[in-house]
Amino acid sequence: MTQPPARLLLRNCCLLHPTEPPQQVDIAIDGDRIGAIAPHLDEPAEVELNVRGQIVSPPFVESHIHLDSALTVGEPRWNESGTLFEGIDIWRERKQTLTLADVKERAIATLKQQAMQGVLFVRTHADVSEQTLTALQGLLEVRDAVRDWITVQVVAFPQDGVYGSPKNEELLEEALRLGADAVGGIPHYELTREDGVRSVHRIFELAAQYDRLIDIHCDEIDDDQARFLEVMVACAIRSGMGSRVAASHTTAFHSYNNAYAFKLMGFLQRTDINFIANPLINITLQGRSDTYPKRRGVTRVKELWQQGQNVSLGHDCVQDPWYGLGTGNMLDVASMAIHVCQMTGSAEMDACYNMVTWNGAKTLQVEDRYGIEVGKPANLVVLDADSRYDALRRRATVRHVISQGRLIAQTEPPRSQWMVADESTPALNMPSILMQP
Ligand code: 17E
Ligand code: FE2
Repeated sequence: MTQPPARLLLRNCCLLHPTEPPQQVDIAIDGDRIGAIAPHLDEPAEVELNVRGQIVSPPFVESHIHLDSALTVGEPRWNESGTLFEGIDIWRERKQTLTLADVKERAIATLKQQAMQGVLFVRTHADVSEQTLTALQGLLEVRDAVRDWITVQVVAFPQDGVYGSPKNEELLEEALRLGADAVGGIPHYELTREDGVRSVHRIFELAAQYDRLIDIHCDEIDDDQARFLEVMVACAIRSGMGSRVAASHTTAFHSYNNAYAFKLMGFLQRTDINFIANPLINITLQGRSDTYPKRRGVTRVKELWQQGQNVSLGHDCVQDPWYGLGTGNMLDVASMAIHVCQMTGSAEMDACYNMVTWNGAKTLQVEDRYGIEVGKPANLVVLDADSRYDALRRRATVRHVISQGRLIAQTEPPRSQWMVADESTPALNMPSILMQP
């Protein structure tokens, strides 16, 4: 890779802050680090970029994606029922044909697509119930190959269950020996409730033994009796590992009766586990066994956020057996959360933006390397927007992506032209729309 310039100066930035109002500043990047931030910087720079008051944000964080299955939609067939379970069956067929090259090519193509849209931190699951561990090995190689421009964490994820077939428990442990960053699980898909409980205990044990993070696909079902989150919470309280633990999906939380949900919310206050919701995918996967009314099946994001739990958001899938759509854009994810979780208040929208940035960094435990502060690695994005709200509403283009001091991608926003000949026709009475389609 090319060396970053000795000094890069970003002028007229609207610098976002997680909780305070934005600041108008210049930002100097020295090598791969943030060198200075001040209302006006005079020192000369090798390269200057006037960002003209647009927002400058730390990069997007993808807290939950499956890069091993990305870009396989339709292979060997389309998911016609749209359910999680048909998706698992299709993937079980597709994973028989995995090769290292296949996994790596699709993962890197997806990561580039993400990085061009401002994502510089990614947590991916790798299916380790695939008996050759090709998905895992491919993603571990990718993690190392891309580390100059994007940070990737790999979760060892037993898609078919830790106890779903005899070798799976051993494969999960082997994945940790090979270097997976986190241990995963899928308790609601174990053959019995007892197996589900046992799998959560085993995951906590392995995480402690190998000193790894935990990220469990937990209660991703509309069954109000799927109650493995309480087992995770109990293990987190007893082990004190909460901040290193993430509960992904937890869609059954949507369906719990309120008496139980409120009790659980109380227990949650005794631990700092992280929640990861995947609204794009769960709004399509869940509710499939309902007629009407049809449940939304996304976890209680608003209530968890109101209670001060750390919630981040994931895209989950890009064109795979569970979701045929998507480009990896985290503003799409935040926008879906705003709609599905009814977080349309002004502070609520800002919170949804934070769920794809700062909160994700907390979930991934990369806060020491994340954020636009003097001395930290220079990872940031410039958006074609003047606020979080503006960025979310228009799914603003990410104009510039700077990773470790290097400009790695830039995109021109689309510009529309009004082509009607009659000049007296009032085009649109909102000039900003003409300027910013
Ligand atoms: N596997 C799973 O168990 N749940 C999901 N949402 C996806 C894969 C995408
Ligand atoms: Fe997932």
